[in-house]
This record gives sequence, structure tokens and C-alpha cells, in this order.
Amino acid sequence: AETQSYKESAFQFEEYMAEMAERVNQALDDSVPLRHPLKIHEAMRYSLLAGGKRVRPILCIASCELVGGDPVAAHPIACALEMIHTMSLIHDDLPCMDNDDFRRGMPTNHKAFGEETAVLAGDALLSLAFEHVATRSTGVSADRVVRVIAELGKCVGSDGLVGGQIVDIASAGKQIELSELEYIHLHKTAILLEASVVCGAIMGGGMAPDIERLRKYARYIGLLFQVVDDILDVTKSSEELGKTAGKDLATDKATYPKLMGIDKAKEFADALVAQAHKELDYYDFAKAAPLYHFADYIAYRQN
Ligand code: GRG
Repeated sequence: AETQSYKESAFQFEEYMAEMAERVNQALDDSVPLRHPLKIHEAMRYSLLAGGKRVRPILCIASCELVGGDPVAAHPIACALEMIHTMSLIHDDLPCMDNDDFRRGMPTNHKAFGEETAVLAGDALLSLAFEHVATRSTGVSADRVVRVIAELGKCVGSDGLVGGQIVDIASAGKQIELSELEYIHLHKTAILLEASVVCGAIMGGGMAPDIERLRKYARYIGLLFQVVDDILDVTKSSEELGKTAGKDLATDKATYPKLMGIDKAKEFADALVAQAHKELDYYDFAKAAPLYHFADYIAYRQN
């Protein structure tokens, strides 16, 4: 089959991810120098540099390169995306939201710095994201920068992350329909992945058809991420319970396996990888290799 050949290219996904993450980490480190008032900058750096996979920045840079842009042009936006992602995690972990004590193997921001500081660190990172894009994007037209800022603003707000979070909160403990579960995942997860590839493509000078293809690609991998998460929850918990047949985790959270059954959920995941790949078929296999492998990485991960 045609989509087999991206696997035959010499592209090394793991090395690519490691090298790109290293680059992103350096840029993030530089983006928040430690200064007065120390406490807020320490709290911002604590979560920003806590060692996430840097999926969103890497997607952004890969997408910029795919449409023929200079990857360096996407660096400020790549940092902004990670700032937004990080602030959403800080706020999501707060006692008034998910009330989590650990994140990425470390105490959550409010556990380490206190609730007041965690709220402010999130706010400051969100603000810095936009400032960073506006002031650091050199060598590209102001028109592209404004389009990127509009895309980012929309993806954070009430039609984006905030919208997904509020629907998620409202649905806790209730029976929800598949369409509502999909709304939550499209807004809490897929939308920032979507903004990542779209902003990368805008900075790289991509045309409207490129942007639409990449937007669809990101939507598929965003849903895929959550479907796979849900499937892993089931398979992990049944292993832990000594394979008690088909038992879900004992939470009130709606999941794909609960709403459609494990077999259908697996079929859905396979269909999503195939759809994501299909959006890339327009491009050279070699050029699109990072994005093909990204989809596989999300689909076939073990945790
Ligand atoms: C954005 C103003 C504003 C408020 C936040 C709290 C909230 C509104 C939204 C919640 C968003 C949320 C926590 C979504 C889950 C996202 C997700 C899939 C996280 C896991 O991402 P990975 O695997 O994590 O990329 P790492 O740690 O590798 O970065």
C-alpha cells in the first residue's frame, strides 16, 4: 500500500523527537529568565521546564518545515504553544478543578508554590505566550503573525480549551452521549494540536489547502490520543485485576470503551490513524515523515 513507504525512508523518529525536544527546551529556558519577583518566575519555570514530551512545539516546527518554511521561524510559536499547554495543566491540577498532587512525576504547581502562585503562574504564562509570538517572530510578515495570534486566541477561549474544560466539568458523574464526549476531547486535546500544526503552516507560508489538510490531520490525531488513552486504561486495569474480563476502571468518567465497547473503540482508533495518514498523502513521504510517524507514535504507544 502507498502509506507503507513512509516507513521505508531513513527517517529516525526517536532521534528526531529527542533532538527537537532538546532545541525546544533550550528556547523555553531562555524565554523565562529568572528575575524579580523571584517567586512567580520560579513557579513559571518549574512547570514549563518540567520535562513534557514537547509534542505541540515539535508538531508546529514539523508543520512549518513541511510547507517549505524555515523551522526557526516557528520557534517563538512553538514556545508559546508549550506555555499555553503548561498553563492549562497548572490550572487543571488546581483543587477547584481536578485537584491533582502530581504531574510529570513531580508535585503539581500549587503543591510546590501554593494555590495563589499557581493561579498567577498560569495567567502569566498565558500572557507571555501572546507577548512572545508578537515580539519574537522576526523575518515573517506581520500578517502571518496576526493570523497566528488569532488562531491561538481562539484555541484557548470559550470555543477552545476553556469550552472543553467547562463541558467536562459539567459532565462529571453524568451519563453522556458519544457526541458530548467527542466535544470534550476535540476542545480539551485536539484543538491545541490543531493550533500547533496550523500556526506552523501559517508561519511557513502554507496555503489555505495545506492549512485545511493539516487541521484535519491534527483533529484525527487529537481524538486518537484520547481513544488510545481510554483503551490503555481498560487494558491496564484488567491486567492489574488479573484479567477480570472486560472491567473498566472504577471511575465515573465516560470513555470510548464504555460508550462503544472495547472492540469498536479499537476499530475507531485504527480508522483515525488511517484518516490522519490520508491527509498527508498529498505530500512527499520524506517530507511528511515526522507527521506520519507522529500519528503512529500516538496510536501504538503502550502508556
Ligand atoms: C486555557 C485559560 C485556560 C484555562 C485552562 C484547565 C483548562 C482550561 C483546560 C484543560 C486542558 C487539559 C488539561 C487538557 C488535557 C490535555 C492533555 C492531552 C494533556 C496530556 O498531554 P501530553 O501527553 O503531556 O502532551 P506532556 O506532559 O508530555 O506535556
